[in-house]
Amino acid sequence: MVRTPAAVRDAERWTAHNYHPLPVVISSAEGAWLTDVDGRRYLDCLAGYSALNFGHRHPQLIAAAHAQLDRLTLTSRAFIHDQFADFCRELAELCGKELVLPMNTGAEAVETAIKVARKWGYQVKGVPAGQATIVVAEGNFHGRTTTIVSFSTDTDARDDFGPYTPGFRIVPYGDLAALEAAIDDTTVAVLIEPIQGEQGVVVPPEGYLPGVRRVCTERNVLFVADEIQSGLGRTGETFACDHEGVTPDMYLLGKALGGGIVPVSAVVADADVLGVLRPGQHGSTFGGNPLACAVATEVVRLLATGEFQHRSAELGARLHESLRALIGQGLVAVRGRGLWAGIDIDPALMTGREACERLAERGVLAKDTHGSTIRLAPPLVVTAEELDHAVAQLAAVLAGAR
Ligand code: IF1
Repeated sequence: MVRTPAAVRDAERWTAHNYHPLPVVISSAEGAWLTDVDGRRYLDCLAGYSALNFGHRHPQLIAAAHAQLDRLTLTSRAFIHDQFADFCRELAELCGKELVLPMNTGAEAVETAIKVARKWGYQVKGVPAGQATIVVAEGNFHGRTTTIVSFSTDTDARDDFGPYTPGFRIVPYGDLAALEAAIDDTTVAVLIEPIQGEQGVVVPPEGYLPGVRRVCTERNVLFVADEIQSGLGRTGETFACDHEGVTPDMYLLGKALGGGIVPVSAVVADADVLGVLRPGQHGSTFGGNPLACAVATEVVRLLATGEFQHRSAELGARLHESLRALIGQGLVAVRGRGLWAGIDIDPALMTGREACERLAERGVLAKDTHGSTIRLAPPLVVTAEELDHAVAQLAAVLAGAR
């Protein structure tokens, strides 16, 4: 096992234990590679849970951050700043939508969407006051606030955080009939991940997303796509919804939107949705700040070329082919799209955590989701050779356990 440096013990001493990190202390990083305090190098196959799609310290993103740091970092939304319009316009254009509401974390974007959908329901759809319902999916992960965990089906994320926020209906993910049956005149939105990340990179059945789109249109319900982890190139398209040609009413974005440098999230929608908000009804101290906008504008420009989406699609096909070859060699299932894979290890061999510890010893960092499932999500700058190396280390870990 990786030696447990004093820094690990110090971290454990001075922090709440809401995480169980691998005993690895990172001190620098570049591209797809991390270096620990002892100079050991690791290939990053987590990428900050897809917040590092463009790799560690992408030169164009770092340059944008440095330039803005030397000019202006924060104004609050009480004033306008010279980075704001470009960010909102270019992100809206990337999404094919009219308006952007910038926030900071993914959970804030999700909370914003819940508030906007409810207000839209009362003011536009005519839902009776206080009765709005939102349909969500079993196995969802949308963040850690008390309202969001109110509709979580993960006991670790939800237990002992009540009393819970009402107004959510939970249906099986991928089951269109169940989703349609949960909609009635109080329903203002369907909130789903187009691919469920924390549940183990679960891709819904072909036709599910178009079905959700159709049902939401027919029933005058907002389709809210949480693309915080699945979006911005991760799956081989700009958005995971793109794989089936589906356009949601609200895109929820975060993680990689901040380039792995600053927290940036956003709700992107048309004026008939975001227009329900008036001054004073929603906001954030740091939302849309100059530093965030400068970095996120550069992120949008990186995506506008299509290069990262193409890399994710091409290299993702190679990754999934090599992972599928390990089924029966210690793997029991492989899921995902693009450079995003959920792999189920034979539980008789080891847990996901044990596999990640052994991978760390071999210079590959990854994170288990639940049980014996590991999510693989390298930065989209990874090379074919690096992917082959990571899969070879996984194969060796599995072989060593058989
Ligand atoms: C943790 C999980 C992943 C997300 C989706 C919203 C958010 C997330 C689809 C909220 C955040 C993060 C949170 C982080 C670990 C990571 C995670 F394991 F928690 F579930 F990626 F799968 N929608 N996911 O994936 O965004 O507020 O964090 O910026 O809480 O441990 P956030």
